[in-house]
Amino acid sequence: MFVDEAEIQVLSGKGGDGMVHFRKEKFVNRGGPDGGDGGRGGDIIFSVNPHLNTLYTFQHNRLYFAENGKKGGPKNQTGKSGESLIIDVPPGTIIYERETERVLADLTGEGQQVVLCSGGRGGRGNARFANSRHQAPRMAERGEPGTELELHLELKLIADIGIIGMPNAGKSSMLAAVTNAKPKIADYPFTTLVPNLGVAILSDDVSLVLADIPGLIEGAHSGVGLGDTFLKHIQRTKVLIHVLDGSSTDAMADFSQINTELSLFDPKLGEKPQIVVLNKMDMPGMDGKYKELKKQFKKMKLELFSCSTVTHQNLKEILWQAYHLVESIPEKTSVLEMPVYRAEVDEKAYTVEQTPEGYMIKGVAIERAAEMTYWDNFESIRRFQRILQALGITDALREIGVDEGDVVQIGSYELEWSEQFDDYE
Ligand SMILES: Nc1nc2c(ncn2[C@@H]2O[C@H](COP(=O)(O)OP(=O)(O)O)[C@@H](O)[C@H]2O)c(=O)[nH]1
Ligand SMILES: [Mg+2]
Repeated sequence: MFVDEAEIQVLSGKGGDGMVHFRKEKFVNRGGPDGGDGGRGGDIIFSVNPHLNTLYTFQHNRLYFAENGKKGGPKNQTGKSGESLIIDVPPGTIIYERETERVLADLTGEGQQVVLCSGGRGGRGNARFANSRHQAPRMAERGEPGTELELHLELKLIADIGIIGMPNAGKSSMLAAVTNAKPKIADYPFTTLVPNLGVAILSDDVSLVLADIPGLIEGAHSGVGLGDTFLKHIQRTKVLIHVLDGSSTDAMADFSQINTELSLFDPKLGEKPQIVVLNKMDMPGMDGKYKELKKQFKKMKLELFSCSTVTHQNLKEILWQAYHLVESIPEKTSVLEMPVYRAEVDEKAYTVEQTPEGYMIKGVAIERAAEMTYWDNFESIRRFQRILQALGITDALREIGVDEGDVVQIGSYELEWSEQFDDYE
């Protein structure tokens, strides 16, 4: 069974808080500021693990978070960074933002990684706020919050190998014989045009995803349109196993007919490497037939293999052959760079709303600034006020008539409006 969808929630780590601290020196009443920065929060990273082929684990575990950064320490010690969380997914996983269904990442290749939410930045310690005017700042910054994302994962199992051939050649039987899939055998004509997929385990660390491709000929003949999923599946395969029906009176004619239709359907498909196999070797008189055909194929510089999906004769060998062929084809995706996903929002944008209690301000940058403020520290609050001013929120509030003592809510913080800018120090 292939579970191919899941919904999960991920949260990157919060940055560690910056520290307010002053050097303790002998005979000095109060030394200089030496509060260190907080550590970075851990990232949420998705990474392709070629040994996985289902999203099964995500059905049980829906919540994923990276570690928070640690607090800064005295003596300018930066807090430890939070560990990033690496989430392994099978190749072919597409990650969508749940609400918008926007594709954030399409993870196809082995070793491909993407940072979906970066960890929060560590808050700066008070040592960073010292300058010639303020030599003993009592302010620091709290760590930047982590980012939360609701995701929808979808697995499009990518077949390495497509099994093609005439109706009745034994494509479905081959898939059933070598993989965990349970395709309908002899379901001819055409019940479905969706390819059946299965995973063949060749050894502890070698597995292949095979697709039995029923629709190509059957569908084309019956005039049924081939769906997008179907197309994608064969186009993404690297190698084709071309199954010839041993009971056919003219296997050579079948072979060229399929290839002609393949190329008509999509020229690129016609160029994919093929392993040609004569099936149903368990039937009487097959040895002579095979010898004769093998000769004809040799003239075309092609090797003809033989097998039986009933006795399983040669199936393993054919799969290994296919595997080596797949391995000889280079991966298209680069594994070197790791893209970082950035939300496409205007961080500085904000909204001001009047509420029964007062005013409500929403916006990414301003809410983050509020999270990063130490509210029990006057200097931190002053800094927050400057951010309000810089973003234009102060003016906007004055324009709609904010008054002394009004409640202004920003994110989860309730503040009281005051025009009294007492000068400190
Ligand atoms: N004797 C024999 N019959 C087979 C073999 N492989 C498939 N068949 C039979 O051939 C028919 C068509 O098989 P199927 O797998 O449905 O073919 P498909 O149309 O290519 O998917 C079925 O009746 C199978 O039982 C084989 O190796 N030996
Ligand atoms: Mg079939």
